Amino acid sequence: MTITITAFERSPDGGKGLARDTRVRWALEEVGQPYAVRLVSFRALKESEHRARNPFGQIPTYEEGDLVLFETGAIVFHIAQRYRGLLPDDANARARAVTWMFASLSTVEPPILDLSIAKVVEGDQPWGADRLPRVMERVRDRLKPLSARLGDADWLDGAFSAGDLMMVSVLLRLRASGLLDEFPNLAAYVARGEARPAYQRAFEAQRAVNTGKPPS
Ligand SMILES: N[C@@H](CCC(=O)N[C@@H](CS)C(=O)NCC(=O)O)C(=O)O
Repeated sequence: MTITITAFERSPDGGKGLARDTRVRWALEEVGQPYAVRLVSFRALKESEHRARNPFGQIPTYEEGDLVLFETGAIVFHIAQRYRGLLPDDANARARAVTWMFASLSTVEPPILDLSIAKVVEGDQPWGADRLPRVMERVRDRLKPLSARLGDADWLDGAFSAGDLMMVSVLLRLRASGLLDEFPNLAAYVARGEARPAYQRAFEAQRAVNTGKPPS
């Protein structure tokens, strides 16, 4: 059955891989499933045709036959459950991998998004400069225990899983802030994720859309 995802017609990051379709592409590449992409303009995102896929008018979405999903956590979880390669067979290890998926999205991602807002949206506000260090500290509060838990392991819980895919995707947004460099094991963890051939294919595919240059 054909899988179709949606992505920005033109991503605000110009193809740096920060738009969330990259996570879904990455998951599909890891499990070896081909997919089609429907590109959506910012205007079309908010129109009823797209809101039928995602009521919040956002990308990415996922269609497979009658099934229509939104929210990257739900989409990656669905892919990981349906196809082999992203979740361990052992039931407890599987539950722990899912725990890391939730941790990435509900515990680690919120302060990272707040940092993006503090820089991009609120940076020119009179109070922006005062707020920024506090927002950065809240990100560090998440990175410290994550770094301690990862230690010198390659991945968060044994073999690479959907939990790592989501955590690396969330951490990638921090690169420009320099915060990752304060935690060399997390910087290396993100680099390991990016070095995976499946990530490379996903990254190149989204870059090609946003730069008009074919994947290398
Ligand atoms: N929690 C959602 C967030 C989706 C999201 O923020 N998508 C962004 C692109 S990465 C978007 O569509 N932004 C345009 C908008 O909100 O108008 C998920 O994980 O899928």
